[in-house]
Amino acid sequence: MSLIQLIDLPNFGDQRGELVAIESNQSIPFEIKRLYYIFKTKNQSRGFHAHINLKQVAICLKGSCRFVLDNGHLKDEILLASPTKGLLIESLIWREIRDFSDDCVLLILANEHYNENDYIRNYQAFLNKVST
Ligand code: T46
Repeated sequence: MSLIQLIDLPNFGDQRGELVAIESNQSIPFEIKRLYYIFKTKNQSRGFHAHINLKQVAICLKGSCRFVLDNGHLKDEILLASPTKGLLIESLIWREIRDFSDDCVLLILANEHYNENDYIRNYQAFLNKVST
């Protein structure tokens, strides 16, 4: 079993260039309520938390970065480096994002509005949660 679930985003590219279209409940398996993007990271690692309910899809629009996913039992990692691939991150997955290229622009689609109460930011608390 792998924690890496990659979505092939529909690409309508032609001789004029690439065009990727993203729609809720189609290629993205949830209603998109929020998006945010991360850039100019100066290669500082981020994440180090899990979400209780939130589901997200991460798309590296430019450059590359590495996601390390952990469900408390196994860990997998992937280098995201394509604007046509979305990484689906289910709830109760600890994530660490590292190895950002200088030009990395990381777009995240989320199925809920921002809610700090949905975060588990302590790794031991995360392990306790997934073992119950
Ligand atoms: C995740 C990874 C991939 C908001 O106010 N609204 C928002 O929608 C978000 C995402 C963040 N914030 C605030 C909360 C913090 O004060 O922005 C600040 C930085 O957030 P955080 O330290 O959580 O950033 P990352 O990069 O560690 O994590 C973020 C998301 O929070 C998280 O859900 O999965 O990106």
